[in-house]
Amino acid sequence: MVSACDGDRIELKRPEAAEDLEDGRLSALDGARRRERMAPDEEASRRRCRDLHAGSVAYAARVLLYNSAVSGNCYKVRLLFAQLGLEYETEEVSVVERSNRAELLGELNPGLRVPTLVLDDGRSLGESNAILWYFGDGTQYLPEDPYERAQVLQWQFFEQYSHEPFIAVARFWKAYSGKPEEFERQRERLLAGGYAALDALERGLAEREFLVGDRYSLADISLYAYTHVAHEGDFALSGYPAIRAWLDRVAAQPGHVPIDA
Ligand SMILES: N[C@@H](CCC(=O)N[C@@H](CS)C(=O)NCC(=O)O)C(=O)O
Repeated sequence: MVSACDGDRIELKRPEAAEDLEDGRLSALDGARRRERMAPDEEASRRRCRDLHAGSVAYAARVLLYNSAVSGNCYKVRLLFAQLGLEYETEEVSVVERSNRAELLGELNPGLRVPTLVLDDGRSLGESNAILWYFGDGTQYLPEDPYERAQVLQWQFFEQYSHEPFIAVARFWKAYSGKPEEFERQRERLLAGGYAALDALERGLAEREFLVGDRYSLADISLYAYTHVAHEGDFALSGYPAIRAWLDRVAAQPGHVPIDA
């Protein structure tokens, strides 16, 4: 499978922080300040999760993200980091020119894909949704209720199996690969699969503001990433009113950053 990535530069990224942060920055080490912006129930959740995994978020003050600026999978991570106010560095990886992939990521991610993350203690983590869970657990972006947590996973597995393989891949071939003829060759299959995923998403959002419970969560981040740029893969969202309204709600969340920020 191929996905949408591009570029070869190295940059230092300091994300815009959530709007309620005094100095526009929040270190993950700064748990006290992080708790300040949580509602009381979120504070309890944060404490419980920190106890559970001994501050797993807390030591990741400065992490390195192997990133692609155009990748929706990488954007999921950048979006959550922006909303958490986490500082991090990025190393840009080309997914069109892939000859150095084993050399670059071989020790870090058996999948040899981006996003790949290196924590400040040297441990690494791959898979966009796994990274979201690692940093999102114990924050307001992941519910505490076991059923709702399972629903977040339900949407994230759906995204990886039924949504991203069509919508992200169509977008990649059409807009970023330099081989649009490959999009044309696969067009029928990719559009059929992508529209089936959009139909499912529309059903899931009927009479709901967000995918899980009544609030924005990691599930929304995961599904937003490629849905909001689906037009680049030739998908039209005109027949999906619930999706379009939800995209607007997600984009209006505090600390939101666009994919090209
Ligand atoms: N399941 C993975 C997919 C990762 C993925 O497909 N990454 C693409 C960029 S979006 C990639 O690294 N493509 C380049 C390559 O396969 O070498 C995730 O969610 O992180």
